[in-house]
Amino acid sequence: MPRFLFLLIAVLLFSVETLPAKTLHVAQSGNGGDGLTWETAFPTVTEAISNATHDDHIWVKEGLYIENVVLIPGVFLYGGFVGTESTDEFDLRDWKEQTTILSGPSSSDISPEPIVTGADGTLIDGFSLRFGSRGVLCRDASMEVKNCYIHHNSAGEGTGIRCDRGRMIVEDSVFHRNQGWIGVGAFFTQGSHGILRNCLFYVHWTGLPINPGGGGVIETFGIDNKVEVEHCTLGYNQLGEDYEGIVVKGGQVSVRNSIIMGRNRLFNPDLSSLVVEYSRIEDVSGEGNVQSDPVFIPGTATPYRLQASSPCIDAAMGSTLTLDLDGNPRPVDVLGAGHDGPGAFDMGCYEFQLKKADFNRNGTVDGEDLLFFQEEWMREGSR
Ligand SMILES: [Ca+2]
Ligand SMILES: [Ca+2]
Repeated sequence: MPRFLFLLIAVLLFSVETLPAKTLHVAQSGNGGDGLTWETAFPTVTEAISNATHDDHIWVKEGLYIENVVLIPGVFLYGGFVGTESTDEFDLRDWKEQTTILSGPSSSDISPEPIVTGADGTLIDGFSLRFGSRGVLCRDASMEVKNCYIHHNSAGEGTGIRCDRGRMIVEDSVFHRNQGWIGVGAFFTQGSHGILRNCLFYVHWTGLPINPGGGGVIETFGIDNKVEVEHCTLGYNQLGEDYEGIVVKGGQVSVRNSIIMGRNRLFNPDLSSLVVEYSRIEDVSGEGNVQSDPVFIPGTATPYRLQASSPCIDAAMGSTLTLDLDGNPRPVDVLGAGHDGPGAFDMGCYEFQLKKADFNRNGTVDGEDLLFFQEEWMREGSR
């Protein structure tokens, strides 16, 4: 090959590889132009993806998008925008305030397809995923899900997130009211590596309560599963006569710093294991585990947050997670509860937070705090 031609090809290849990633916008009010601004935004996520390449970011304005999204490798999909943010104002988005919903047609017309079909090297962050056969289906790929509310999906099993022969990391997400006809498996893996951190699961059920081994909220199937659960809460779930927590039908599930309500089950013990430590669980023994009532705050406004008397406070082992599912800091040390010191992490997805007037850090605001305050006041005043 002539030298100049070789150089030309090399330059062209270099140019292609160094194309800067773009930020594409999605808004129902967009004019469907090039997607590079909110004004020229694509009206659907699907159109943005068809114009995206590897490493591109897609920002989606708050609102309801009735579509089934099929990701392509290497794209990052973010929800929670007002629709005025400039490309250097990512931190202004608020996925809890600006709800961005990817949805099937309706609660009575569930899509037979997954709401999101994953692809390798993708991230989906800041969405409500509902009314599909699954919230996310990931096959033969490695991907991440963060800050998502995955609810009211319905399938045979693997109703919230299902991962086959891949790797799935889920952080800071809530699974709620996903229904399975055979089992549930709100988080379901088959031959996969799953990692769950700061996640809440509550109120799931099966359509067939007589089905034996109807499945857990977290469920593995087949060999070569490795699922790591850290700082998660499996709340009250109704699975008919069957199992309500973790069901291992192959591979290993390891749990730490979590709260597991309901029963758990191993199938094929020669091929399955469930290792639980520093967690609230009734039927699995392990280092640091407790069986007693976790003492949740009653009512539905703040389900699964801990009361000051909870045995789960400061009872977990060390962790690298510095925020809880609410985005509050962890660990918070309640003096006299669990262990005291810098590693006072709580079990579960929510860290018990001290009130500002809890001067003696015992978890309650009472007369002792007033005395504490008065003593400090006098000491300060006498200087
Ligand atoms: Ca704590
Ligand atoms: Ca403590």
